[in-house]
Amino acid sequence: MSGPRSTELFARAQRVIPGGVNSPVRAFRAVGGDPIFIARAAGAYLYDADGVQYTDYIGSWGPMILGHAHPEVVRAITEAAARGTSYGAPTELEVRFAEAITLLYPSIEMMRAVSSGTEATMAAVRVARGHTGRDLIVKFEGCYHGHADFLLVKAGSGAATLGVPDSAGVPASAAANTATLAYNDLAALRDLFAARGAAIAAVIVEPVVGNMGCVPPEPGFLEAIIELCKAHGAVSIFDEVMTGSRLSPSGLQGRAGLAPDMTCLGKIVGGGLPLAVYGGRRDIMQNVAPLGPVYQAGTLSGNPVAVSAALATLALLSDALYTHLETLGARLEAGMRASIARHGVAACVQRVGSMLTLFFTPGPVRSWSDASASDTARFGRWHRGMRERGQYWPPSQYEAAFIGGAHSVADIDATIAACDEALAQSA
Ligand code: KE4
Repeated sequence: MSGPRSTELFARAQRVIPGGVNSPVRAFRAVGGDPIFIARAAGAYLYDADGVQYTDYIGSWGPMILGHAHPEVVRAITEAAARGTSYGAPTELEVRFAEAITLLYPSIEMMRAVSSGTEATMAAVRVARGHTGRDLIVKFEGCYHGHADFLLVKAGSGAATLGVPDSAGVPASAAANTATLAYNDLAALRDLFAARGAAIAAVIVEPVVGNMGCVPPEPGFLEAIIELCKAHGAVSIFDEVMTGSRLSPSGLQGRAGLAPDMTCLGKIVGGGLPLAVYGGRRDIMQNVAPLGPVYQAGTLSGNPVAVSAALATLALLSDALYTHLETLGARLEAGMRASIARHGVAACVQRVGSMLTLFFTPGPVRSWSDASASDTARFGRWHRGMRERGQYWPPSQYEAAFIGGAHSVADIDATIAACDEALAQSA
């Protein structure tokens, strides 16, 4: 649990930062207890303000696939900073980064660097709307694409499926052009295209969902999104901010052999610094200013320090890394499943590669309605038990956990043992 230094820092933080954190999920409100303030990290481990070590399964919410403070990434950042931290002018680094991304992701013929996943998806949707001249976008319940107004939308009532705001401060008008469907509901998607296909600018999807917990697409679901968009002149957008270079060096699309019209990337491809990407077909991206009429800009876009971290990270995405991640992921999944069976817990584990979720519901979890049936109170008790045993797991039932290249078999086995005890304790 959080030590005295974390407790003191949290009290101070709450006086000057809403909820004491700079991003809501970090406040641990879904699992109880105070957030743990981190002082440093190395490899697979975090060290809190009281010096307590945790095995980290958040990895900064995905970016730390190499582990924390990888020496080659740190060296790239240090050397870049010594050359100046930001110029607001084009650099060779950005050209090399764009060439690396377009090589890794062939569906991305042109790209633009931005500073967060939110910026990437916000811009991608604006470009899709500019390209098609249409306003309606389609998203799926349980998918999170950052906090742009028109993406903070939940399913409206009635068959229209038109959105209603999912946050205060989002005007109804911003939500009105966002239709929300159930993930994996192919029939509903076909019906919407049949009814309103000519009005649809884009469909945006997490190709493997991380933001309701780990939920994989059913066979044919992603292919149908791409095909339906093509048939109706809409733009398919894969939001691979989380899955990009997580599930393979080329994300889910590389693992599955798919080519969406546009892709958003972030987290890993940003080397864990504020760097994200949107891009796609050349004819679509040529709409972007100064080439075309769709405006998008950013003071720190393509920042040389962030791009240097990204290039160092991309260079280390070896086949051996993904083999290691798959081996550890399978081991952790098997260990957790054995515990669930041994204790007779109504729970399931869903995993794709090195992202996984332990759901406190029997499963399978195919959509938000399945995920939201989880026993979140028991998840909170289990999470507390994991924390007490030095395991730093995402503090929400509706998040994915991540394994990194610095994790070892011994780390995984210790986590399995902690999970077993915490499951028993959480009954
Ligand atoms: P950012 O604006 O947080 O860089 O990216 C937004 C975003 C877009 N798309 C996907 C698929 C994402 O997962 C995210 C952000 N993910 C969350 C974790 N589920 C970030 C953690 C947080 O919000 O603090």
